[in-house]
Amino acid sequence: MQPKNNKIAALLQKKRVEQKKSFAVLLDPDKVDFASFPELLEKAMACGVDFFFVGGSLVTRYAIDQMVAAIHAHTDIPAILFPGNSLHIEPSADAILLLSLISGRNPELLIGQHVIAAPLLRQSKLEILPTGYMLVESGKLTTVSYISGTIPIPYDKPSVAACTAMAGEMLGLKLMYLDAGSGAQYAVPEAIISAVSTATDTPLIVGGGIDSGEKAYAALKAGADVVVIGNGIERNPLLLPEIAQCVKAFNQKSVKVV
Ligand code: 1GP
Repeated sequence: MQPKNNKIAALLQKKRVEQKKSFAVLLDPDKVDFASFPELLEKAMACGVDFFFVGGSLVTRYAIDQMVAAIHAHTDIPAILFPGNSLHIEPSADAILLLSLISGRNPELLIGQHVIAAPLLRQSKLEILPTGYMLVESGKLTTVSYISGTIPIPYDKPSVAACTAMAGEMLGLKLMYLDAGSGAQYAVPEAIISAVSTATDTPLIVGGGIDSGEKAYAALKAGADVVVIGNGIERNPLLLPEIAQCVKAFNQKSVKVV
């Protein structure tokens, strides 16, 4: 068995203990414009983006390898796979969010795809990040909910989210990801973020529908350790420095508090 490095998981755990927040940019292969991609990557570097998530629940353009190569050529930011299924595994990336969709009851996405992927993942050098993936109701049917065939956690049920995350942590999952879905009408409610953050010790990733500094700040304040922004940046390039600034401000503030 190849030894796997534990760099990203250890960094996230350390940052959680120190109350330091991170900024992840979601890069969807279907939406990336390769002509301007290097420019976006360099801008992300300059802004201090911590991670790139690469993928999505539905990918129609198989360009993940090209994207990872460009990320490595232009930045030293880790490229972390965010796969919709086992077809989205790209061994040249740095790590993979091995998502178990614990808010749903679709066995394929709880364990089925993982069984198919296991031998390939074992051979690869990818850091494996076992992640409890939880979809949260967001005002309209999202692609991820439709494609996964699962019902999201109701937006007004923080206790359901907390119990789901607790069970995931007890099963050994190392990260939790609350997702309202890409382009969600409403971001994950603060009460849900706070309930999950309080109920578990695992670093908490929150994304879906965060399209302003205020929404990012609210998610961080409620207990998110990592905020993920995808769609918003595609629509408004100024959002990248805005969110980066918001995460920086939050981290500076937590230094003063300590
Ligand atoms: C979706 O959490 C990500 O899975 C990011 O969502 O594209 O809405 O920012 P957005």
